[in-house]
Amino acid sequence: MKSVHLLALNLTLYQDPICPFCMRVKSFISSRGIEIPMRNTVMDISAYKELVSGGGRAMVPCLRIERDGGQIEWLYESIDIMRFIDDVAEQLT
Ligand SMILES: N[C@@H](CCC(=O)N[C@@H](CS)C(=O)NCC(=O)O)C(=O)O
Repeated sequence: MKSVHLLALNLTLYQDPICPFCMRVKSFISSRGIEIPMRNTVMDISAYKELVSGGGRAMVPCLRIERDGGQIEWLYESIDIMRFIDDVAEQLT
């Protein structure tokens, strides 16, 4: 497994295990050999609250991107998340 910390990125995927968009993103992440911590927004109310207060929407999947220096971005839309992961994977190879 590749560590995204090498890129000074702290990533967390907010997801619901039965959401098809989340499943697609999770399978894409494993196909790229990257490990990203996940937060279940259905089972874990604190994860749900973090998502809504941080990102502004309850929609999943959402990737929380924390960069070196502390800037935080909440990336929605499975296609955009997969694009971002693809870039990360490329930088790690
Ligand atoms: N276009 C979005 C669709 C995501 C989506 O519809 N997620 C559903 C779960 S399967 C959801 O979170 N619905 C609740 C909401 O939008 O607040 C994507 O591709 O990520």
